This record gives sequence, structure tokens and C-alpha cells, in this order.
Amino acid sequence: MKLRNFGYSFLCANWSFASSVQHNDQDLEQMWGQDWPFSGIQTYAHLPHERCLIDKSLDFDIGIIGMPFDTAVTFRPGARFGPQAIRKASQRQTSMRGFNFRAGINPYQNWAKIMDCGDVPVTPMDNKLALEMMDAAFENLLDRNSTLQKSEMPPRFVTLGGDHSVILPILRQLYKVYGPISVIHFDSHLDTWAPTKYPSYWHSDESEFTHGSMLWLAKQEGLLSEDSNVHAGLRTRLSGTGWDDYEEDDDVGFHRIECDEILKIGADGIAQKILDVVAKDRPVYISVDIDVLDPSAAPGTGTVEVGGMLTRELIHIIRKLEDLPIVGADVVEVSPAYDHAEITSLAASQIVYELITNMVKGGPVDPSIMPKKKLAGIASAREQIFLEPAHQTM
Ligand SMILES: [Mn+2]
Repeated sequence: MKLRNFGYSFLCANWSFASSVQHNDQDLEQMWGQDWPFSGIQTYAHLPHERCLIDKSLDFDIGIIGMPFDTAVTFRPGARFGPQAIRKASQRQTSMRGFNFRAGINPYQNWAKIMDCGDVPVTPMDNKLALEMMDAAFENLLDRNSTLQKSEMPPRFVTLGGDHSVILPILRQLYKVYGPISVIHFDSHLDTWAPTKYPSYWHSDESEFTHGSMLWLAKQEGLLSEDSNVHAGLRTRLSGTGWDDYEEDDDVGFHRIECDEILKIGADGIAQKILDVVAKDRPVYISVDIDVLDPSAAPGTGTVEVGGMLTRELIHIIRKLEDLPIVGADVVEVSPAYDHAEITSLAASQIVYELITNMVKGGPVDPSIMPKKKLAGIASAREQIFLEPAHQTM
């Protein structure tokens, strides 16, 4: 029975009709399959949920994965509750009403199968162990094929943080698949600080891993592209009495766009500067520290800096990046204990939606960005998606 007919019977006030019908499975889906924003289990945007880590046979193209880890922060903790807050704030997103007017597509009703993969249950007790767990989790997540590509191309993930340190294990595992990664880093801070830039008389190896040093560590491990990384939205105070932090940032390989530039060149200008720096033919990772936004737009975060972007501006900039080969993305540092009226988590949930939109609108990752040794046998993977819209994998 078509939903239309069901509605018609309702209009005829035939109240006994609906209950007397023998429903098949399709009827049940139509009757009960669509949630209201306020009903249902709170997955991101009401997407189907599976615990992807415990079932490697699941096939999908884009996964939402929570990384509720926050014991590498230098100031206020609490971002372990970020994934839950972002999911809750995303409840007014549904596939039925998901058309992105800025992009001209509904990412939830397009070629990509998108799934909420749940969280990585990271230990809050031991950062060495936590890093091991996050490494293992992302290795697991990337060690599978995406739905529409009969190839070695893995699904892509948008990670919900968690503090910003979680991108070190993510970049490690992406590097194994794609080689060096170009990072577009939206943040008020550099996050390329050497561990010695923090109080470090009392030292352990684990203490080097923080949400302000992870990009420096990523550089030491050779995970970053040489010259194709960029910060956007910077406005942090710097160490000491001069430009040392910026010079160190040069060594890590980042271009810098300070937040104040938006007053001179606008959001379009910022986007263009990013596009001028980032290679179009190499894998790109977009990392959004929610503190890139002004505290008026995102108070619920660990290390707030005044004078930031508006949510509107950040969305506009991200929309301009949709042609880049995005192999992964995140929104991190959402700390709901400091949030008011869900301002921050709402912003984060919208940014996640924009990042998903980019991945869908840009189509599957072109295998030509993969390291040459990985290319054998998968050259035609990108074409398959459009030629073979439905097939089994694995
Ligand atoms: Mn950060």
C-alpha cells in the first residue's frame, strides 16, 4: 500500500481501514520508518547506526565516528561529551529534509551510503593506551571497502571529537592508505607547538601528546604534505616575545591565515587563499576545531579565543572547498559543559553536515591521489560508482 493511499483513506475518515489492512514490510517502513526530529534514538542526523568497529563486513561510503577522548587538553576538559552533544544537536537533520541549498544536493539522498558508526570507546585512564586504541580503531575502520567501489578504496570518515589530539592517530592511519596528507586546519590556535613549549620539566613520552602538539608530532612522523597545509582562523597569543611560534610553524609546513584577514578579504578571500595553497591532486584532510568560531558562536569549547569567525563565514568557506579530494574530516573540541542553549553543538552539527556534503558532492576519492604502489587494480574505481549504482562488496 502506498503512503498516498493511506493518506486518502484517512481523509475519507475511514478510521477502521488502517488497522484492518494486512501490511507487508514495505508498508511498515512507510508507516514507521520516518522519525520526527524529536523521536528516535539519537544517531547523527537520524542516520542508520551500526557499531562499525565490531563488524568489518558493513559496507558504506561515509561513516560518522565519535572519538570521545579529552585527556590531552591543556585547559578545560569535557570534549569527551562532544560526540553525544553533536548527535543531539543534529536531530533536526533528516534525510527527508536534508537538501543543502548552498550546495544544490541532499547528501543523505545521493550516491553515498552514510552511516553513524558509533564511538571508539577510548580509555580516559591512560593516554598511551588511548593512543594505541585510537590507532587500532582507525586502522580497523579504514581496513574495508566502501560500498560503491570494488576496490581498495576505503570509506571516508567524519570524526566527532574529542579533543584535537585525536587527529594524530587519524592522520597516521590515513597516511598508510593515502601517503602524506594536506591538512586544512580551522583553528584559533597553531597546534604545531613542540612539547617543549609547554611546562616540561616533568616529562614522559606520553606527556608530549597533547591537543596543542599533535600537528608537530605528525610532522615528526612524516604524515603531512611538505608545503600544502594551511591554518585558517588563527588568533592565538604566541610564546615569548616574538615570532618563534610562527617560525616553528613554518618548519612544520603550514601556511597561516589569521582570523583578522576576514575583515580585509572576506570569507571568499579566505577560501581562495586556502585553495591557492592546497594541492588539488593530493589527499586533503579538513580539521575543524570549533574554537575557530568566535565564543559568541561557540562558547562550549576548551580554549576559547575572542575575535573569531561567525558560523556563517565558516560554512561559506567550507562550501568553497568542495572540489578538493577530501579523504577525511573532523569537528573537534566541542565541550558541552561550557555550552549554552546548544549554540556550539548546533554549529558543530551543521559543520559536520557541510563536510559530508563536500564528500558527497565531490564524488568518490579519485584513486590517482593514492601512492603509486596502491594504485594497481583500482584505477577504474572512481568510474564504477556512476556505472554500477548497486552491487555487493566483500
Ligand atoms: Mn585545536
